[in-house]
Amino acid sequence: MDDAGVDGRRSVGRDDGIASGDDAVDPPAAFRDRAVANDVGVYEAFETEGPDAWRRAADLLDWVSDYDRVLDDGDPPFYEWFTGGTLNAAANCVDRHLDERRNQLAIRWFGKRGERRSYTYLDLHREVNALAAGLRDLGVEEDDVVTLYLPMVPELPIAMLACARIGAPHNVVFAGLSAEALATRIDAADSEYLITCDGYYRREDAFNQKSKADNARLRIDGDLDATVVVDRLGDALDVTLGGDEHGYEAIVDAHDGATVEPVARNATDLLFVMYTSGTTGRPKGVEHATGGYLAHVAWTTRNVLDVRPDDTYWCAADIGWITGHSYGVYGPLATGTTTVLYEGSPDYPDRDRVWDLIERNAVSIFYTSPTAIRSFMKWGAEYPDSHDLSSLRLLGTVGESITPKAWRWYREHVGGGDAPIVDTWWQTETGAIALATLPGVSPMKPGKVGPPLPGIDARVVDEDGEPVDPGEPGFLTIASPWPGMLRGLREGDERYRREYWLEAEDGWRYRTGDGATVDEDGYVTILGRVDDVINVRAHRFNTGKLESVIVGADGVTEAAVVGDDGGKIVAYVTTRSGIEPDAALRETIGERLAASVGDVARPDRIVFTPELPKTRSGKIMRRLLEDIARGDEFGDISALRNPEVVGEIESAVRNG
Ligand code: 6R9
Repeated sequence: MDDAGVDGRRSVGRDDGIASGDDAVDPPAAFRDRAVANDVGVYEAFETEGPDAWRRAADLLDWVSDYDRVLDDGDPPFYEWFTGGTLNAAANCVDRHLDERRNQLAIRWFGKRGERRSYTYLDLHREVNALAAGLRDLGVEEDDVVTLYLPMVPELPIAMLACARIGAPHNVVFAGLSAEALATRIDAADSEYLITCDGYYRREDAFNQKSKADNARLRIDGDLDATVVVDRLGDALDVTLGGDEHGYEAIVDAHDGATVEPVARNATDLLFVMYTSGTTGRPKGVEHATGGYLAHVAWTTRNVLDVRPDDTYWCAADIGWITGHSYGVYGPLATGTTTVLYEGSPDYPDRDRVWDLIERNAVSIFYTSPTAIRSFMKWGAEYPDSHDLSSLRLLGTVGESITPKAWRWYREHVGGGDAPIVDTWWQTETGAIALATLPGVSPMKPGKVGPPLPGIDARVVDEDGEPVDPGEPGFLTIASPWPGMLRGLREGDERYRREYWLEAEDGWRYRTGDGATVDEDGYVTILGRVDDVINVRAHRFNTGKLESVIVGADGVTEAAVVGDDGGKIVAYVTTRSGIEPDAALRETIGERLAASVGDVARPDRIVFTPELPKTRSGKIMRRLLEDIARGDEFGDISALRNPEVVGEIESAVRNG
């Protein structure tokens, strides 16, 4: 029984779950031949040169003044990258492309109502400058934090770049979060400026975002100096602006044609702060530095996602999540490519919306999350199958483990059967991709993220910090600094050190908080957050393992397993559309767990629910499901994307 997941220390999956056998898949030769990275020598270069090898990443950027040192590691764990160098992130994403491609599309935007807007690099330059000038007029100075509370409209990346241009760090808050969550993040970031909008569409309905912002304003400790309001809804929603509130369009019009000299920022200066998803605890304010972050993001955009200027690239993540920052805005724009920005939902007006957009735009690289792929699978292959997706040459996934079943579906129905898939592991804190295959170099293994990238010293270790044997579960740690790493936490140095770092005999170790195994080839399989372990019936179960067994049952799309206070196992399960959960399915789930893990793992309760509670990045909030199972008061659920499901789940638990 041990090797099958009980005990949480041994949870290598089986063929129905995460990380099946060694079915390595080679990248197609045609892809390899033209890939940005197609030489295995890059690994050796990083190995022999050490941190200096990261010059390659810095070389992808324009520097105002060159750096003196690649890495200053004199005061661990406070590492500084590219010290002495100065640069501006907005100039790197916009200005430097003007010579070569001012009339190339930078952003193609698709709105919820079928609207379209396109921005060339020249358009982007004009509007970023106008807004930057306007923000300055409102009093925004270098190092003032500006909070952005906007849906997926072009004004969001434009505002990020305008802030970066004047050296004002941004603090993006996912638009779907509550007034309370916004207030907490404004206070925690000491932010006195806000950019929001009148509202946005949710399906057919105009939804009032401004009233949420107003509500937040009543709750904050300090006060806001100025608020800028984008008019997203036009006549559909009229908002009255107070004395310190300004229309975005009026500001941009008034400053149209202005130029603002990009502020030369130190490489170590703050580019932005981002509050983490908070699936397990209170959100933390992660700080990213300008130089290291942008260099690492640019390098991985090219070498892992293989993005080039002539691509049309689509990262479907919300900009309110780190993935949208790094690979929806900074990475593609620093690379000078054309990027798709989509405001709507994937199933509106129909369930083929994503495939329709890929076909229409001849998207060549598509990057999304397993949670989205699970929805696509749930809706059925007929939707992608009815579109010409032959423009796609590379697919990516991020955010959670992808099961081999979903990996194969993605490749078959979206990737034309042969597109390489990069399964990218990283975190808000790592800033950029840290583990993944280089798609033109290494074979892929469905369900495994792959080896650490060149220059990333990731290790899977036991409690004593010793490397575990292949297949044995351990803790994923990173043993040397990397350029995209957080420079600190808003909550201070002490919290930063305590939260992430361990001092070992031979140096400092960054703790990712994830459990993992590694195979003979050095490919890593992520088992989930180490906190996601339940202790019932004198056993430690890895919830991710139990969930992958449940999801293997026909008709099941998602599952979350928690323990209640009476020592019982509760499984929350969603089913594919058209599949009515019944007694037979309950029986199947119980049988599968008994067969694969042991009788001891049979759930005491199976609660069928239409949806699971998720954060903006699609991660299931297990802690809330545990509170519901226990009848406890809820902890901080401000990071929840779909709070409306909470009531439904509670009544399913009570009546089920
Ligand atoms: C980018 C992002 C970070 C946590 C991370 C891990 C999980 C991310 C993954 C993955 C398995 C992958 N995670 N990528 N798990 N395979 N390819 O997701 O950042 O929102 O901070 O979450 O997400 O558990 O520790 P963030």
